[in-house]
Amino acid sequence: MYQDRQHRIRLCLAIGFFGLLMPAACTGAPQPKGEVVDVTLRDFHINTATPSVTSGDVVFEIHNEAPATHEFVVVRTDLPADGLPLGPDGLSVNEDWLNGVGELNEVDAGTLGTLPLHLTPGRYVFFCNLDGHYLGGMHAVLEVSPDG
Ligand SMILES: [Cu+2]
Repeated sequence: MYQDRQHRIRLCLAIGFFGLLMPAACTGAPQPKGEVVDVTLRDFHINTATPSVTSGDVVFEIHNEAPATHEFVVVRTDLPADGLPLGPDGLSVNEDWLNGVGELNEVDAGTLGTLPLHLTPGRYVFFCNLDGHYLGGMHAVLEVSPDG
């Protein structure tokens, strides 16, 4: 491992020397690959400029433009975006009854959250599941079509 790291550092220095940019290789944090789904969170609304994508690797880029922290949950469902089952509290969606495919627990106010997922063809709904936020309108649909 040590030698491997040394090798990588030397490689990065060499690449830097020749003026080429390989940030992923040099930081050790590879950028997630996939079709970008651009999402904007506001109080209390979710907008997406990308309502449909092709199946495969997808990267949700979630811009929280609200003054509050929000959550981002993705489920695969044919239910209407505003018709998901609620939990006993009546304030949030019962995620146990749904086919969850990924989530970010917290996207802080004014920050960008990134969620890479591998999506099969189908219909997905994403929403914020903090108390009352889903009911307030924080949900949207994503259609994923088969490749080719
Ligand atoms: Cu929220």
